[in-house]
Amino acid sequence: MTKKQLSDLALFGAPPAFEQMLHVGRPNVGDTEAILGRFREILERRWLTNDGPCVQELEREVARYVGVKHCIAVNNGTIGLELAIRALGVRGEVIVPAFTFVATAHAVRWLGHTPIFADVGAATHSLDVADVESLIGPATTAIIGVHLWGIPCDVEGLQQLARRRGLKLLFDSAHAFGCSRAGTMVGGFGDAEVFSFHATKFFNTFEGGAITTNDSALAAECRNMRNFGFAGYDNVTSMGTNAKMTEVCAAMGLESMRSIDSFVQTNRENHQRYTRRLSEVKGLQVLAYPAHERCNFQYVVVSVGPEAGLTRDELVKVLHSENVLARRYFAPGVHRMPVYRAEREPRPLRVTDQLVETVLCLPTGTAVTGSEIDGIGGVLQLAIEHAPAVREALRTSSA
Ligand code: T4K
Repeated sequence: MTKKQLSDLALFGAPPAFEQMLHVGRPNVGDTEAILGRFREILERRWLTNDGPCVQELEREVARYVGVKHCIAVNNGTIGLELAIRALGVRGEVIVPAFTFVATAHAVRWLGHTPIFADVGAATHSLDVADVESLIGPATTAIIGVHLWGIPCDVEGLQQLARRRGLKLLFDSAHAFGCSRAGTMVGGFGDAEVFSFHATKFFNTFEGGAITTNDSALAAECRNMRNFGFAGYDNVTSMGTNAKMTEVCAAMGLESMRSIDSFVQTNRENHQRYTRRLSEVKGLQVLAYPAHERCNFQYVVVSVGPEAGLTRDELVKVLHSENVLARRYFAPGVHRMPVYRAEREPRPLRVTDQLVETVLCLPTGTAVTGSEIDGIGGVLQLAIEHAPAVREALRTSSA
């Protein structure tokens, strides 16, 4: 698997470095027997969904783990955002980062409101508080910060700004389960936070998510909305939808909870190994997680600088040819996606526009081994050492 010379690259006719595809987002799975045991119990109990015992247990465990009063489990993170936005009474314009997964903005737009795209900081990849402030206008009612990659936003800066300008503050914490900011776990910041427990997240419930908050009235509202607005049999007290998590998903979550420390440990070791290996490669920089905080290390985010001699997109093509499905998360910036640019000409966002061209994500999690990480590092090194020839081969192969 070690590739030593140019002709060892798949681009030049050699077999791919890996027989099996290596994916970003390959799910972590806890103890299979224990998971199946829980599924059997669910089937025997014949309580499959609608606020069942596994959902309630998962909610208690998540609330305890992140240190909040309330957790409302939902069937995915996107609908969690929609419930929280609606329950907070958000209207008009909502400031969101452009450098995020499209769901952050879609949740706002799906409800008929207008996402206004702010830039992010170059070091943190999350909302630039000064840019957010410059975008606040008479129609603004809320800010949604995204703890991208699990690196928490400038929570204090956003909280102060939201308080000073009378805005609601929601966090899209899809990536940040198990992370802390200044020693406090993500989950209780702002008015509410929303996690995703999608299969591609290091902690998963197949599909799923959770709204967490210390606001009891808000929690009750979200809980009602999750189940069509029912507050008891035959009593519909608010507008609602179906955002319920199933028992099978919650059972998966309970077993993911049992394995969470080992998932984090694997992610940490992978992240360290990539950082060490890629420090030897010209032009590549692995984004560091904050020291002295709890981190889930679930993304290996690499910036490709000009010294690499190949662009990010060229390196992604090289990796794909070797069966490494590296991802261009999150390109293009949401502000430049056709669905949003059709509504409003995108404002240039200096940092976002640069990050979407230069950042790539590499496979990690329990499905990747140390020697595969070394192999991925070796492919990147070889390609970069022979950048002109690789560029030429890519040009002719796409012609
Ligand atoms: N906010 C943020 C910041 C988010 O990142 C997300 C979701 C949300 C909100 C919304 O949360 P959810 O509503 O999803 O709970 C994936 C996920 O579908 C999405 O949940 C996630 N962010 C996003 C970052 O990644 P895609 O379009 O990249 O998915 P896909 O199908 O290409 O899968 C990614 C890779 O994972 C593939 O290479 C294959 C691998 N994979 C995937 C699944 C589902 C597996 O190996 N096994 C699997 O079961 O969006």
